[in-house]
Order: sequence, then structure tokens, then C-alpha cells
Amino acid sequence: MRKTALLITGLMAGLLTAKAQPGIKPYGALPSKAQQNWQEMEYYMFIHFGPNTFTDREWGHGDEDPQIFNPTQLDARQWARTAKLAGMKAIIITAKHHDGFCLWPSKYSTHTVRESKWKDGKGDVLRELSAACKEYGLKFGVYLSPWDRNHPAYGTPEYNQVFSNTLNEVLSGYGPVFEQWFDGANGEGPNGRKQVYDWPLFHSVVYRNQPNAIIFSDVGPGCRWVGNENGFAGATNWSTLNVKGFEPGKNAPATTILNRGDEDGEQWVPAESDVSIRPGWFYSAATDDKVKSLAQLLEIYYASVGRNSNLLLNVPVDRRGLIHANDSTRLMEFRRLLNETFKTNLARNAKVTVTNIRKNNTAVSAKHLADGNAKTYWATPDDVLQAGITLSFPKAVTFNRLVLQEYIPLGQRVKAFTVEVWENGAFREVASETTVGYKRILRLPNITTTRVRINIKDAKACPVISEVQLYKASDLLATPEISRNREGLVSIRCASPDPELHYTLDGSEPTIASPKYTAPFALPRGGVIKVKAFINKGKTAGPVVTSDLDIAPAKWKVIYADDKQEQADRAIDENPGSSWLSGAQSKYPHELQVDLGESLQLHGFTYTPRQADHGPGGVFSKYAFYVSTDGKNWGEPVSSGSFDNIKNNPVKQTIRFQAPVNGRYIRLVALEPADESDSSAGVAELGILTK
Ligand code: FUL
Ligand code: CA
Repeated sequence: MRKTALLITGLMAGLLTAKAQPGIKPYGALPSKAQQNWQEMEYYMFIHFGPNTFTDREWGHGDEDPQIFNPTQLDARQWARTAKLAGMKAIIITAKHHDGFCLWPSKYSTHTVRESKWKDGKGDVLRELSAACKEYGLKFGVYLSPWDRNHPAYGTPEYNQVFSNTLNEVLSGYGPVFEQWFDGANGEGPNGRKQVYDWPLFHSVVYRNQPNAIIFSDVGPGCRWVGNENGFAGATNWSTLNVKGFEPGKNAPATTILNRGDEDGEQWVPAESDVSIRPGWFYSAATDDKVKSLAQLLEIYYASVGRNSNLLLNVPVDRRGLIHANDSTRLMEFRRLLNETFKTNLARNAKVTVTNIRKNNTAVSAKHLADGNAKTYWATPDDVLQAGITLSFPKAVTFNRLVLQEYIPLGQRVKAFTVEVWENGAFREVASETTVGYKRILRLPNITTTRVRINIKDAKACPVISEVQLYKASDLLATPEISRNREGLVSIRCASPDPELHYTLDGSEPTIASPKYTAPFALPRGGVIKVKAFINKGKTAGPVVTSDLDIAPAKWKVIYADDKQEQADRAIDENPGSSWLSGAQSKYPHELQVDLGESLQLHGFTYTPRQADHGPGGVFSKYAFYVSTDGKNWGEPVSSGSFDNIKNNPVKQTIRFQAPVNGRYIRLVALEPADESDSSAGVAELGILTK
């Protein structure tokens, strides 16, 4: 009875609203309910784990002995606990990477945990992880690579059915899956052929089993790759994308488009930024001291979550089957910092006024802008595309972070906005930006003011804004940076005001009692430098920064470059910010020959590719490396092969030889570009390993 009465009142209210309150017409492509929920997750964990963990590779060949997969203490609950404490909302695991190895005992493969040593072949990583996620209240997602370097059927039409059976097995066997991560990579299989993927078939298997799953790929349909593996979305970032005529992989839109989306794009395909907490996607003991610093993680956070993108942060599990303490410690520091930063929303105390308001619509109110609730909003009349929001404070506040949110169920609308603050009787502009989307966070210097004004300068349709928030983040103790010049002089720099830098050269962790850095010092023969920044008389310390240096290139000389010889020196100037690049007219192969000025025992070499900020091109994926005693007779290569995943993740490559070789001359030949259409080869730094 009471229920009915309530229902009737509700209905009547609904009718009244419908009459008196002109609704806001949705604009453009819209998110589904599943996409809205997904967007609110913001931050979750990626886990790369498999045979590569045991072989120190990024891309396994698929011919690895499955017996090598043998984690000694695998504990998926530790992964889930870590993710939970880190404030992440889910875990996505590489159920099958390019090597084809299945982390569950698949019926459709003979290269799985069943064939491994782990738990005598009775284990199932997906079973353990999906249960652990459930226990810790996390969502569970799977990465499955259609590219399979193991499966004998790969490269034949039959494989599409095999892959969809495999998918079906995963998506029907482990409970709800919130995201299906499809890697677009399409390389050769064991028979040397590539596969023509049947995407419509794969998608139908996903939706049949998991109707609410978000499908990730270069072109969605659920969410899209952000165009790089650095975790950086575009400052302008539309959640809409033109997808017609595009496919994941080779036929994907340009990475620059993926990075910012398409204004008025045909479909709602929001960005997901994927990045690893270490240089590579898979665990390697060699990167234990290369876990990203707090400062780097913050850059990533503000460039992803702060730019209308979700953040998928990879935390690779180690050979024990555990998340390494270096990674989990950093994740906890990061969580603490984010919690502190976003604890007190200063806008809650503001009086909010707006220049325009949608009339006769009680759902819309200026108050909703600062109520801390992203489901309530303010909007202008249909024909008003420019409007201002002012937050006024009874007493001056100091802030340095501004959060803006659009109410995305009605579409993404804002094209341009500025932020102004009241100072000495006038408004001063402190930011001029473009898109907002689900969430935009601006980092500003510390500003003390009684009034903050946001001017929406342009929008696709009447702006619908759900939140304006202000925060004050504390200053972060900056991370020291170690660099060495060509002559071997080491400098340590740190941005934050006057930290004391203490360092060690014996591999131990620096304390306030370790030598204090005051001026550059010589380390021409290399060594391990560890540095830590201290403030407050040593009471506060930053993280340890390690640099493992080999012999400095003081005596080195380029004796031959196939092109642009005059710039070849940049490849051996100990400065990764400068690079040698062969001309655009030139053709592969390309090469550099270097005289080391002395005969040395060489254990390997390093190649730092040109970074995107040097300009496009020059990254190569296939190489041959030679060593010679006279610089004339080179013989057979000491090492040749490919740099895995270097196109998308162009980090420094370290190649160790099978056995050490003596010589005075080295020769690096670039055999194939990472990007088929690129004819030039570049080297930011070429280095050697003498240990
Ligand atoms: C890429 C892969 O090739 C990498 O190995 C890694 O899995 C990354 C997340 O996606 O396409
Ligand atoms: Ca350089």
C-alpha cells in the first residue's frame, strides 16, 4: 500500500518534471552504462607474467620449454592485496602473451601451465587470481594475444576458430570479466605466416560470455589504446573516435589520433593509458633498481587520470610468483601521496555562482558543482556555449590542483576553458586548456586567492559540468638525477629546494652519513652510484636512485657511419638527449663503427633508441653486432637478433653475449626498422658492457 503510494507520487513528480523541465539532449556519441562504470574505475593493475618472466625476455618465441615456468611461491592473494592497498580497482593478467603460453590448462593448446613444472602441472593461475580478486573486491580482466608464436595452426584460417575457443574457455570459466584486452600485435607464427584475425568472431565470443565486458583494442569498441606505452594521454583528449575503416594493429588510426581521440568521433571509445612500473613489461632482476620514481608515477597519473583516461599500471610478478617489494613499496608511497593530495576538497566551502543556468530544471543547480558528487550537475541553456563558474571564499584559500568533471552520460562537450584567480582587485588567467571529459586535473603553482573563475570558452553543446574541486598538494621531495659526461665526470641534480644528496659507490644504500655530493666527481671506468636526497636534517629522505655505469666513451671515435657521419658522434656522447640519425633518403641496412681507443673484454652492448621527443623515426628492431681487433676484419656477428617491442616501448636495450669477446672496435648494424615505413636508423646512445 505504502509502496504504491510512493510509486504514484514518484510517477506524478516524474510527469511534472517532464513537463516543466526541458531535458538536456545528449550530444554526439555516448558511453554505454558499462563504459560509464568502467570510467569511474580510473586506476587498475596490469600483470605481465609467463615464460618471459623466467627467460628475461619481452617477447618469447613460443619455443621455450614450458618446464621453465615454475614460480616457487606464487600467491595471487598477495597480488590482489597489493592492488587493493594501492587503491586500484581491478587486475588484468596476461592469460596468453605472444609466446602462446596459457596461464590456465587450456584444452586448445599444449603449451600451458599443465605442461609446466609448477604444481606438477596441476596449477591454474587464472583460477587463483580470479578467486583472489573476488576475495579482495577487485574486478578481474584478461589480456589475450591473438598473435601466437607457438600454436601450430597460427597463420591458417583454422586458427581463428582455435583462438575463439580459447577465448570462450577463459571467458566462461572464471566468473565475471570486466575487460577483455586484445593486443593488436600481428607477427609471424611458427610456420612463418601471419594471421588474418577474425575480429567480429572474437568480439561475438566476448559479448556472448560477458555482455558487460569492455573490449580494449586500438579501436575499442569498449576502450582504446592511448597510442604509446608511457602512460600519457593527450592534453586534448576526446573519448570519441572515428572507427570506420580501421582495425586493431597495422590498420589502426595513427598513434597521434589515438592519443587525443577525434572530436565528434563516430563512437564512444575512451582512452586507457597502459604503462609499466619498470622499463619492461615482464619482470627482470636487472630492473629491480629501475622501478619508476614517485615523481614519474605522478607525471603518469596527471597525464592519464588527469586527462580523461584510465590508468592501467603494469606491476610484473617475479620468478617467485610474487610482486617484488621494490614495486609494492612504491605503490604504497604513491597511494599515500594521492590520498593526501585529494583528501580535502577546498571547493566544498565555496559559494558557487554561474553566469548562466538552465531554467525550469531543478535537476540543474550551481550548487551541484561543489557538492562532491559527480552524478549531479549544472548546465546552461541549449544555446549558451560560453559560461563562467565562480567559486568565492569567505577567507583566502591556497590551492595547486583543480579538478573538473563533465557529466559524460550526456556526452563530451567542452572544447576550451580557462581558469582565472582573483588577485589585487582583478582576475589573472592561470590556465588555458581544451577538453575536460570525465575528469581533468590541472596542476598549478601554489595560488592563494578568494575567488577562482572557470570560463568555458567553447563547447559542442551546452556544457554539463558535474564537479569543480580544488586541492592543495604538498611539495614532493624531487628525485635526484645522475648523469655522466663523455669524459666520465658524474653530476647529480635534484630539483627540489636544497636537499642534501648523499651517495655511495659500493652498492650499499646511502644514509645521511654517506659522502655528501658537492661537486661533479670522476668515474671514467664506471661503477654503481646510489643517491638519496635528504631534507629536515635527514629526517625526510627520498627514494634511492641507482645508476650502473660502464666505461665512459672519453677515448671513443666513430670511424664509420653509413650516413650523416658528421653527426655520428652524438651516438657516443653519453647524452641520451642527442642522437645520430641517418638521412631520410638513405636505405637499410645502416651502421656505425666505433674505435674504443683500447682493447677490452666485452660482455655485451647497450642500444638507446631515439626518443619520441627527438622527433620521429630511427628506431630499429633487428640488429647485428660485431667486434674486431683491427677495425677491418669483422668476421661473424658476435650477436644478432631483435629488440622486442621496441616500437611501442623504445627503452634502452641491454644485450649480453653468449661469451665475452676481446676487441677494440665495435660495429652495430641496423638491419630492419621498427616501423616498416621508416628508412632511417638512429642511435641516441651506444654503450658497452665490460662486466
Ligand atoms: C604490446 C605487447 O607487444 C607488449 O609485449 C605488452 O604486452 C604491451 C602491453 O602490449 O602490444
Ligand atoms: Ca647521444
